[in-house]
Amino acid sequence: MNNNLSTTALLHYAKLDANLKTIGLKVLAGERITPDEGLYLFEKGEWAYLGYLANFIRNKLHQDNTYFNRNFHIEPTNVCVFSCKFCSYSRLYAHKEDGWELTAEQIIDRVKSYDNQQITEVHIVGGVHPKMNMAFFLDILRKIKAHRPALHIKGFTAVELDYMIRKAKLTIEEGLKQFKEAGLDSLPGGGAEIFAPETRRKICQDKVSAEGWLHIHKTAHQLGMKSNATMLYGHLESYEDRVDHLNRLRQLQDETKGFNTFIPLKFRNKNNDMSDIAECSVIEDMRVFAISRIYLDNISHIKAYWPMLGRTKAQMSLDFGVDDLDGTIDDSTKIYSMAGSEEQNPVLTTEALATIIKQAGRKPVERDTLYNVVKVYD
Ligand code: V47
Ligand code: SF4
Repeated sequence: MNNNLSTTALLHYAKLDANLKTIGLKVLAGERITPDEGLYLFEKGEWAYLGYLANFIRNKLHQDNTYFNRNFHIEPTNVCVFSCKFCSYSRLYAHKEDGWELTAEQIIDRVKSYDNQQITEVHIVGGVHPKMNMAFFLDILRKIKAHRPALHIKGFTAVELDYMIRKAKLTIEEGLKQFKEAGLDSLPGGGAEIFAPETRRKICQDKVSAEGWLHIHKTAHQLGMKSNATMLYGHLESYEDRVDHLNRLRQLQDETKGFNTFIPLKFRNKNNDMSDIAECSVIEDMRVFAISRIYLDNISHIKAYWPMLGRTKAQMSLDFGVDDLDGTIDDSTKIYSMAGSEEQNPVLTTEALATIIKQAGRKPVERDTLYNVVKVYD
């Protein structure tokens, strides 16, 4: 983009506020913004202005490229020992008649059911079942790798890993090494929720702490595994909490460079203990995507997870800093449909996803988990 033109547009947007102008000029110059500046953007940044800045960065990093992959999800169980207040999907072990538990054989059969499809990734994530322990999953990982060695296994949130590894009485490093040796390739970003302790205590008191989550991802990075990071927004968190969350991720990324992608996850309010909290507006969704893109100058990709956000808003997010739509051939995850997402049957063919991207004036690029290009769609 022509720099004079962008500066003129920026001055137009920011003419009423000197601080917004200063921050905008920093962003256009490729400089990092401070936590105070991040807070200011949350407090005062109007969505069109933020979108303009985020889109500038997105286009500089990725041009029109919009990534997705072909994957499928396996949710081994929704039985969970934890009781996060925002969760619509888990069933306590005591009430497990409402829940599901797949056997090892059912999980492997599900992997085999994709044998004839050009899929690059399986995403395994679920509740924290007290009896599905490390040995159970190590065996499954080995069997998946023996059956289909090239399939990338992205699996287990830091919450699941923390529980299983502690129960096996191992250190995080020892436990993660065993997962890696058995075939785990990378970690998804779930379980981060919001790091700020007061708010975390209110929404998910009993699971891994912020420090524990960050330690697991740091250790995975040190062992050579990449991971993603998420932030659950639009519930009780303050703007300060959001900046604290983004800042902790940015600091860890400076150290390890192990995060591939950041995924803001919009809180959905159906069928959970926080249903009294109204869901935030689409304007707030776009502001969160844009500020995430602006703040996280060291994380390459910002993902909109369309099964949760809905495909129209995901399409819109491509002008607010997002360059990745996750993808999926068959997203049978229930965590969002049960929480009230408009995507009750989140299945899109590759062609349909490519069309959504093209309609937004962008270029669909099929990738693998590590962002190697598989196919560019013209
Ligand atoms: O940690 C649970 C979220 C996450 C609700 O790494 C909710 O590629 C909104 O992290 N409203 C798990 N969100 C899913 C996840 C994920 C999904 C897709 C891709 C990747 C990746 C990671 O789902 C949980 C929690 O933050 N969640 N309940 C809810 N009511
Ligand atoms: Fe369990 Fe995850 Fe739901 Fe929390 S969000 S209750 S850890 S399944």
